[in-house]
Amino acid sequence: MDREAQKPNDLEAYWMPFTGNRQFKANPRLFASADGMYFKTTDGREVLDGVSAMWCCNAGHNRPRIVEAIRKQAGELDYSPAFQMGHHKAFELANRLVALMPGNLNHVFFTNSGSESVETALKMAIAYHRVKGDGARVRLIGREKGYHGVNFGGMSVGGMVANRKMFGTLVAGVDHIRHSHGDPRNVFSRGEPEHGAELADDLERLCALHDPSTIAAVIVEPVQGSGGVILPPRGYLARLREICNKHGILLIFDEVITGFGRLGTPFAVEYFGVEPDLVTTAKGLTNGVIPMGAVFAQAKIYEAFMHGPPNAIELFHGYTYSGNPMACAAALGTLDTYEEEGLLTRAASLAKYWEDGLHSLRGHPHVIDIRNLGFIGAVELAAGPGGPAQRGFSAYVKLFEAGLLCRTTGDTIAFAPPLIAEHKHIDQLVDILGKVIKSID
Ligand code: PXG
Repeated sequence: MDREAQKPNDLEAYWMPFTGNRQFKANPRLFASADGMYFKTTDGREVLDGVSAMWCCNAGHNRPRIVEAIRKQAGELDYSPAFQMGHHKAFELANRLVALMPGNLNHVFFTNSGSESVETALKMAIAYHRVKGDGARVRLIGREKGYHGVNFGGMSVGGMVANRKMFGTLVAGVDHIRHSHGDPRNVFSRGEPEHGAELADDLERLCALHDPSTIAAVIVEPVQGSGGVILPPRGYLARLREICNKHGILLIFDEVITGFGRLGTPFAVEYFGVEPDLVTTAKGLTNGVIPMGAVFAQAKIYEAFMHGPPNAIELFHGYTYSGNPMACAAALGTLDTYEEEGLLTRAASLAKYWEDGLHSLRGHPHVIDIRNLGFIGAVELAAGPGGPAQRGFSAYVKLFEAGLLCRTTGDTIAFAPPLIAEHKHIDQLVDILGKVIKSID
């Protein structure tokens, strides 16, 4: 019997993440392969990747350097213990990464996902104050509509209600500053919105409420992705940095989606010219191919821990797969690809064409806002008669059927195409999107 015929085709056993399981299983959408800018479905249709799969395949699909690196590593050193042992690729990767990151963010801790990077950074922040003798700084501040993964710390500092409401009381001592979405003056902004830098002052409100001496860190996404592509108003992030400095609070940038070239610089740190104390990354680090995350820490943070007897473990934290050799190989192959093809800065040269393409959809039915920055874009639709998110999801399915993969949050359709995209791919994306928007109720 051939292997195809033996494959089980029952969809029940797999409990799918962040998916309407019953709806999906009644009408499944299945990919069979991917190459360059396109997926291929099991029924042989090509689907343009409009969102780097899930904001992660920044170099596109089936990239030879990455494929080869993984193949070779599997036969050479498949696994190496993460604690009290090392292998050279983890050190090589850490060095390559800190060379891409500006400023003093020159130490790297490896994790396996964005969620784990966030937990790691939050723990480092609290522990940092403690080792410095400032152990009363335990509060963590996030932002409304923020997304920092799904583990308890990240969920607690996150601000997406549906992701929080089912899971009890979450981590204690967390508060949130206001989000920056919805100022009518910013609708259809091209690039960074002009209005709203003063919203960063909301951190002063929380400092007055809790007293800054109790606050360990503030975590924000430089550009909020999952929350619906919410862009920072011009000057907002610099203001947040100033307030943190004033009060001795650490600033964490969650760069899980902005990292690795999304804005036209290797990291948003450089794009906005604002240096946080910790940076969380994942996704584009390995082009999404093997799970991996990395937390960048400023030298002052790393050094604060390097005290006590030399045999002491300085930070009681880590994962079985921290710095996993297969993941390191994939990441090194990814960085080679990014460097050889100039991908970490390519978004800068695509940004204007991208912006013009997306904004050409202004005036289409239901379109109430269009936002863009670097190689990120979003088209927000008015909620339909079936309630919030129904029109967005209907657009998602119709776009997929028409050959375009996107992501939706509520009624906002989000895009972040692979950084290898050419003008013809942007044209194709805008063309499909325009037609589908016109066709939905
Ligand atoms: N932080 C940020 C800023 C993220 O965007 C995570 C943490 C968690 O990463 P992991 O690897 O644990 O999933 C994310 C994940 C979307 C979408 O379409 C975004 C994410 C994941 C899935 C879908 O907006 N971001």
